[in-house]
Amino acid sequence: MQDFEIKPYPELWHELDMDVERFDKARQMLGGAYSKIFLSQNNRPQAMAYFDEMIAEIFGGRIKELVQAKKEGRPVVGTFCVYIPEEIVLAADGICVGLCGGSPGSIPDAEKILPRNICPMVKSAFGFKAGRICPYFQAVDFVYGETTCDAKKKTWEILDRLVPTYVMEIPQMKKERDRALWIEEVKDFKAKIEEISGKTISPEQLAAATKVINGKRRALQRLTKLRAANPAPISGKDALLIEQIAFYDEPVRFAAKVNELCDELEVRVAKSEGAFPKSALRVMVSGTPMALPNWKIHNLVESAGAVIVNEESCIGTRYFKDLIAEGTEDLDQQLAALTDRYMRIDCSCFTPNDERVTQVLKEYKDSAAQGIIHYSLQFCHTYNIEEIKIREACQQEGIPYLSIESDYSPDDVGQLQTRIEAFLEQVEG
Ligand code: BJ8
Repeated sequence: MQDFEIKPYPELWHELDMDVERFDKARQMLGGAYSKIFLSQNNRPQAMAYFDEMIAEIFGGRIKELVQAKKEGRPVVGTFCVYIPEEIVLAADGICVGLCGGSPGSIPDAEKILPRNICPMVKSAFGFKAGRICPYFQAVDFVYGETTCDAKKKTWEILDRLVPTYVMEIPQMKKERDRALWIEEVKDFKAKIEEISGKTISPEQLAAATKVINGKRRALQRLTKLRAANPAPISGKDALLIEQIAFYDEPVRFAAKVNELCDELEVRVAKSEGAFPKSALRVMVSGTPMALPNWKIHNLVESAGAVIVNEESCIGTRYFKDLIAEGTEDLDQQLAALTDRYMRIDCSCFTPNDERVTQVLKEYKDSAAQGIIHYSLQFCHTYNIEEIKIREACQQEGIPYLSIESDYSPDDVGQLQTRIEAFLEQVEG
């Protein structure tokens, strides 16, 4: 295994008013886990070197870019949901970073304030801010929440005490009147970004930003398509890592690096080279997002010899399957096209949300998977209940199916391992 370290930047962290001593311990632990989980894999594509470097620099290199952007007066915005239109932030020459929490380390900080029986992703994110143990949270000017699930929308009221928190209203249904509300909310979001940044967004700037984010989404679509090959040219762990990095890297550089990786994967596919042997069972994961560093399920599945070939999730295809129609420089038309694209996101916070069931079946077929693991974070009511419909659809289609509800603690790893191994045996038949 190569030597690997997540690089320390204590002075920068002091500047950001972090709990440096505590954070440094977390940095070392994360570096150790990364090394064990990622660098021990066989036959990784060479182009993964960039993403390894992104992790080595996760608490320094990219943070410096955010701090520099702030010095230049550019807005740096933290978000928690793929419904927040990052194109608008980019059009104001700003930076958008995802702040969803995927670590158990910050949960005790959150539980001093928030109820314990809510989603671990919300607690983890909130705890990062409460404990001052996330340089991204410390670097942003403000955060933009949204009214998706109850845990999130009520947490924003409390988070606002720690960092300026604005909220975008996302409707719960997709009727014509909801679309009208949504367009108004997109306009308000744009106005807020303009007010805070002191910049007016022109149609040309919005068109350019749309092109950039579409480019990032296209690169991720290309990666997803390549994973359909057998043998899979890249592990699910590496693909998930890239999908996680998509939320904090600079979008143009990121898209170029994903495309570089895809060039390498195309050669691998042509030569029938894989990260796993052709005989490895192919599994698709569907459900709630897996925020960095939540690698639990991927690690368990791939340690058992199967390969994950698709993530139907917001840190996955739900983030990049749809593009915004380009080609107009009329601001109203641009905002309408943007809204229409965001309305296609099939999050379980909507009712009804049957398009997600169709989408899961489509991705199962497209990825040439042989079984589905539905993954829901504990206390995520909408995904946990929608799981019923996904399960029924899989039963009807004869798709091997396993449902997992978990949190970030390592306590259930043994039990999950047993269930996953039994599931893989069942798929093998
Ligand atoms: S569009 S999935 S990113 S809301 S897992 S915090 S829903 S209790 S993350 Fe999400 Fe936007 Fe939907 Fe995607 Fe709540 Fe559920 Fe937790 Fe969730």
